[in-house]
Amino acid sequence: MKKIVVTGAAGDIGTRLRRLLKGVYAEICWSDIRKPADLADDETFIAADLADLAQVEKMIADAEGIVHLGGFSVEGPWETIHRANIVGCYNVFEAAYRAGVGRIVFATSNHAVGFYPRSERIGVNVTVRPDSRYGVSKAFGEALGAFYADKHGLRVTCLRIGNVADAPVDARRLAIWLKPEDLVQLVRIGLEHPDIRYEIFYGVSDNAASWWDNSNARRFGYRPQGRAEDFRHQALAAQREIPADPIADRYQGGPFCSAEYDADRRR
Ligand code: 15L
Repeated sequence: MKKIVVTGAAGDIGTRLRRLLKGVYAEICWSDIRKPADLADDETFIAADLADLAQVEKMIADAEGIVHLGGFSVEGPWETIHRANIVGCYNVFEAAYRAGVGRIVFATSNHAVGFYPRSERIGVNVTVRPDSRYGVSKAFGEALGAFYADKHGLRVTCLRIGNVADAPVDARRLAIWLKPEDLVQLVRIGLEHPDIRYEIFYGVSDNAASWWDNSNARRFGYRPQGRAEDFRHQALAAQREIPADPIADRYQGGPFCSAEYDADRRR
């Protein structure tokens, strides 16, 4: 793959990938709405507002693959989510289709399925159960990816990312932690594997406490190296400082589920 474009370059995951993908592809163009403060001299950057199709078309010029991390990465007001994650995501897929970009790796989120209880182990073929407007926007992106793959032949990989960090920071993250180097493996499978058409993988490391069946990613050669168990003691110590929250503690999406929750009162 000669040139790839990565959106969301200034975010936490984008910042990690700028370090970890260095030298992997001949040309990587990093993009965000504004330039990351720590952009290095040897990094190529183009500013783009994802809600503006013309800017997105300019951003992806000559790309063979796109890693779409950009948008709004937590819960927010509908106007914000709509602009960044609905319109923005549509513009990325549509511009890629028009320009003949072959592959997209889309960073979706565990929050697309956050309302599955922790007692349930789920695979990639379950009905989406978003836990927030943010989660709904990620489910929309997954559907958009399927549409552009099935109707227009783009090769699309959706990574339902758990939590990317140096180590799992609480009990929930013992299940969903994703070691940054394992994310790189998943991104590279999405950009390079010859058999990708439309796939959903869980962005999760080899965690003993995982709630997700990630055999689909393993089928494509994913061999995660991170093991959340190695950090069990410190994650549980941190959890003891967090007040109990019956809704957050019951569901996989945690606090995204309990925020604004009033279903019990209405039923
Ligand atoms: C996400 O999707 C967010 O982008 C990230 O900030 C974390 O909140 C993560 O989920 C999580 O569930 O821990």
